[in-house]
Amino acid sequence: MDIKVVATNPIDGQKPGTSGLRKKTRVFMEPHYLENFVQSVFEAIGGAAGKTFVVGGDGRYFNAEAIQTILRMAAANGAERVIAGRGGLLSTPAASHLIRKNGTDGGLILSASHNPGGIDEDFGLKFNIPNGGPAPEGVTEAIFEATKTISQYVTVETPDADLERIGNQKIGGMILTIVDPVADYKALMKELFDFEAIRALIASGFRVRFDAMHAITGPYAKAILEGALGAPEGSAINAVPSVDFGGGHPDPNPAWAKELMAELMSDDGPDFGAASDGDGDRNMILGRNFYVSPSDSLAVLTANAHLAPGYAKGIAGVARSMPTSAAADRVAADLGIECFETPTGWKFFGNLLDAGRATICGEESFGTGSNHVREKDGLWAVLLWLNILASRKCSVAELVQDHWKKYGRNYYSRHDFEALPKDAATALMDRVTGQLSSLAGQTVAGLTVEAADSFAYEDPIDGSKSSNQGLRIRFTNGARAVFRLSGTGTEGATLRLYIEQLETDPGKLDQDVQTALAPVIAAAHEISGISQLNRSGPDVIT
Ligand code: VG1
Ligand code: CO
Repeated sequence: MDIKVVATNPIDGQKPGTSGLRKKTRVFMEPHYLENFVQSVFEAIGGAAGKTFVVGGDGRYFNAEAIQTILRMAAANGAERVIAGRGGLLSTPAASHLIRKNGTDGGLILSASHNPGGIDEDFGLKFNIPNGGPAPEGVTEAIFEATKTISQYVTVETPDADLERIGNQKIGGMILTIVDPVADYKALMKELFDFEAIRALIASGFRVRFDAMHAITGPYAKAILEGALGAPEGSAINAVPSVDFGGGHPDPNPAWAKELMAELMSDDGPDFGAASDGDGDRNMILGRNFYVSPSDSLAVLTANAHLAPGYAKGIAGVARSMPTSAAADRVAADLGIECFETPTGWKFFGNLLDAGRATICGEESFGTGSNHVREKDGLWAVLLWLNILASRKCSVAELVQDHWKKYGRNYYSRHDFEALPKDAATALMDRVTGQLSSLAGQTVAGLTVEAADSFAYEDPIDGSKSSNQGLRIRFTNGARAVFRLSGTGTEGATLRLYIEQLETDPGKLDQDVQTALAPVIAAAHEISGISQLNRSGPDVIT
């Protein structure tokens, strides 16, 4: 094997964000950009020699080329084996499962998730550790440090590997094993859920529509929903992955999954609707004429998970990211299980899952998952919902409304202000930060502030600390507003305002969400001086 040593220089800004390194595709395609980052990953984990990795991505533009580069570099760095999905495809949860199942040393996942794909859109790469989860901050910091001092990387000169051929081939001294991207994942889902009950529900006429948004979950949904569960052909729509996701945002929310929303928000729509994102780790759940907020979804799944065979023994605990509503907290209190509040990003759930303290985790950003892998998992959430509905024999709306009656309803919304000038976004965060110590006791827009702080987290398992994870303002009426800057964008800055208000009055559970939250929104706007952004309103409301 001829190893080629290539001289290079550090490239600025290769700092992983909430979920890996995300940049414009053209940036990733610049000479040495991808190579520098990949070599830095190997350096940060003590080298690749003798190790086994999983490699796969969501199929977006540059996925296949980037995989060939990674394979050559893994071979040159002495890796023993790489397991890759056929065609270079793997959903993020399927990659997490393969990392765990094969006892590998980690994996490289190519995706910018819900961000659009294409030569003028976004690309991303992240490293997952041997537990199958996203690298924790200690590791991402080591990777970033390595990118700052890199002077060379190694590769081999070989023809492209055949990514379509299932089985083993050699790249230099390394074995490349190409696997069916769906098979192992499907087997795992069969272990967790009562496929017979879901099959019977669908056979009884319960109509399911799943929107893969031209992204990675198409083949998974076809094989599982239509194949194993008997949903009629065409139940999975937009199910052929394309490099630019059909020109859309593969982001499963009401703003981007318009086609699905239109179909479900009608009296003769399907009984159940769902969508997933670019890399298959997010989910949106809909019923006929009914939208389930992701925070509610987490709470409903926590309350009902025991109805699925994989969770029949009950769950040990639930974890949610800080901006996610507190709906799950009250379920945890009712069940007498632990409840954790973590910073945004799935990497913070890893230790809790490994330690068996949390079984189910979720984020307000359409992410839910469990200890079956170490990533959030879109299709898993869909199947757990279907399993619960099959068992409870009710509609999506009935299930959620019953839930509200029992626990109250956390009215919840997220307002995103995208592609802001960085200094304007920072100035807003600074303005709020400047008031944190004096807000308590003040009345703003008719609401009195109870407490305000900048969220900091200490991992209960390994004691690692993370600060500046979002600005929280709690009001005396139980409402809450949170300000955070996104760590996944590739253009300017994105401000996220998260608003929440608990309602326990049984007569007030059916209000319009934005109307119910209007007083808190007004207070949050006043405190932050949001009008100085000169935006007429949020770009996306979820
Ligand atoms: C967003 C979400 C966060 C999620 C992250 C990765 O991050 O808010 O909850 O974990 O995306 O999701 P941010 O920093 O932009 O708010 V995925 O599906 O894009 O990997
Ligand atoms: Co994603």
